[in-house]
Amino acid sequence: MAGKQSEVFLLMSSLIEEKYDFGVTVLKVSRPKVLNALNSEVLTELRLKLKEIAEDDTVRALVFTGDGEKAFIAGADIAEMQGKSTGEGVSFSQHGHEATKLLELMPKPTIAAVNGFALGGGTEFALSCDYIIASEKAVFGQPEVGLGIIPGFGATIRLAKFVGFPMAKELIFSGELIKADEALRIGLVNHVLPAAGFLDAVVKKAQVIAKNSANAIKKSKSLLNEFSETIGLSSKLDAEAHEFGRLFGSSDQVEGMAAFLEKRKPKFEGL
Ligand code: CO8
Repeated sequence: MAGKQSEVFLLMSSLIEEKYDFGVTVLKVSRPKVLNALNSEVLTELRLKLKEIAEDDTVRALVFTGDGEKAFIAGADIAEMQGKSTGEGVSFSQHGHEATKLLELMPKPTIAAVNGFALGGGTEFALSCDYIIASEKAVFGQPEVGLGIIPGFGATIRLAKFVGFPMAKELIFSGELIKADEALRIGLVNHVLPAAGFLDAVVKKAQVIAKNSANAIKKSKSLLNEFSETIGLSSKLDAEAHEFGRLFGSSDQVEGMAAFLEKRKPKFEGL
């Protein structure tokens, strides 16, 4: 066992934090009724909690995951997004970007432990961590074009860094879902581990890191981020948020989200 130190406790309504030996913290998104989909409220909670973790010197490594066995995060909350205007779409995307930036720029290592569905915003939150470890049950994808929208939580910037431009384009244009073995083949994830004991195994990997010099890791992360063009990140994310927002109110966005919520196939006009 990886040595859980404290009881699981609910921080606020949708986050669970667990503390393990050697300064490893596990943060879980927990909205089981909607497969941990992200609404505005949980994004606010995440921003507050991630900021706190970033500033807490007792936390040496963060494992970010979803609660339960079925989902990591099944995307942004489609029911909340459905009726948004352009301006509201931009704001929602920017809200998510602030949370993903806290993960990407956190001065300590962050590992996404993807235990199930990581779709749309789910894959995008995983991409904001330093790297991804998948359970054999993980499923990834950017299905936004099937909802009449584009990725809005950073995949247009970050996905290609993991899988290269041609594969990023294929995943975003096709909206196809891929399983863990394919995610490993294309370089989206570093490891695929058995579903049984998955979180414990990821925590053990985080503990290996946590025993090293926190200061040296902080400096190497900062250089790796800088050299991989994290500079300019905010303006790129802003451009994505505005393009994302412009699609709200389009006939394809209205049709795509209505079709999902009504459990039918969308009929797109291409507008
Ligand atoms: N939002 C809201 N509700 C959801 C979501 C979601 N993303 N995903 C699942 N749910 C709900 C379902 O509606 C269902 O609710 P109910 O029980 O009331 O009918 C419940 O969760 C269980 O889901 P399913 O019955 O669909 O479970 P299945 O096992 O049949 O299917 C899937 C699982 C394949 C994961 C399926 O739920 C699915 O396709 N979900 C949507 C995935 C998706 O399209 N995600 C991308 C969303 S768009 C996005 O993330 C954009 C990110 C950027 C946003 C930028 C800001 C605006």
